[in-house]
Amino acid sequence: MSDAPAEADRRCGFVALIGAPNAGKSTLINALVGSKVAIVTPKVQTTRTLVRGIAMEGPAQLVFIDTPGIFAPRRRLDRAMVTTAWTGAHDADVVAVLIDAKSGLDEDAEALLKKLEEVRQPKVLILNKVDLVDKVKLLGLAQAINTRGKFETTFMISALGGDGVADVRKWLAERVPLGPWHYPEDEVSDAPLRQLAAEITREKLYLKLHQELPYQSTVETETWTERKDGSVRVEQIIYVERESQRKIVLGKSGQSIKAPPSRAAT
Ligand SMILES: Nc1nc2c(ncn2[C@@H]2O[C@H](COP(=O)(O)OP(=O)(O)OP(=O)(O)O)[C@@H](O)[C@H]2O)c(=O)[nH]1
Ligand SMILES: [Mg+2]
Repeated sequence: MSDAPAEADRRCGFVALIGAPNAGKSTLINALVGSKVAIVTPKVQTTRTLVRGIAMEGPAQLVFIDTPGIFAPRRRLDRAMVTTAWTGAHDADVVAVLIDAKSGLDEDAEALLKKLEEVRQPKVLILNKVDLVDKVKLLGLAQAINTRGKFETTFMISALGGDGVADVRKWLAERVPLGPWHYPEDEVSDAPLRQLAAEITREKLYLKLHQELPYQSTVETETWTERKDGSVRVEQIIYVERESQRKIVLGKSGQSIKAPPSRAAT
């Protein structure tokens, strides 16, 4: 490729997206990458582990790290997830702090900003869901948050609609350090396909079963067989905690379980 950036001009950096549960971190990583690398649901605590998504912007490779939502944890699993999220932040070159503009400075956001004081990395503030809030409230919120923490800049975006997402990507591309790319330039995720497939099934289960399904349920891809016609046969196991939950997942005569795979390709 003749227009490939010279090695010396290349940049590469890790950008952690942190925020309260449901702030829109996973929606944003998908928008930044331009491909679905993380699952999204209206439920809190959808993301459980660090999920990487890779985007190219000019001579820069941006490795985004989606993290579990940060909140005051009570149970052990919750604590582990929150710890994981902070690890993602501490390991990044830049930390993007996502605040749901609709919820504003609620308890979760306040606690997050307090704990953020311990993070030494450069920080950028992203107010998300601007489609749900009027401009005056938005400006007030941006001001209030900027008095609580030191942010290099503030973006106001709609991760869902795409407003402002390209500006975020451009700014980050100039902010990350010079250095070689970590991944091939056409790669959008470092997760194996079988893992992505398991996550997609979990997303469909969540969307379908709403409150009935406890988030402790997990999905594992057991076999992945590529067939001659180019299609793939995927066998997965859904783990639940109790017999009653198994019935919910399966549905009446297996009705529920039949639905997710047919939509898993989206
Ligand atoms: N109106 C609106 N909704 C949004 C926007 N961004 C995300 N959402 C919605 O907010 C909900 C949560 O989005 P996620 O991307 O799963 O949020 P998250 O921060 O990754 O959540 P956890 O993984 O649970 O911490 C979903 O229903 C999204 O569609 C936005 O810009 N505008
Ligand atoms: Mg998420």
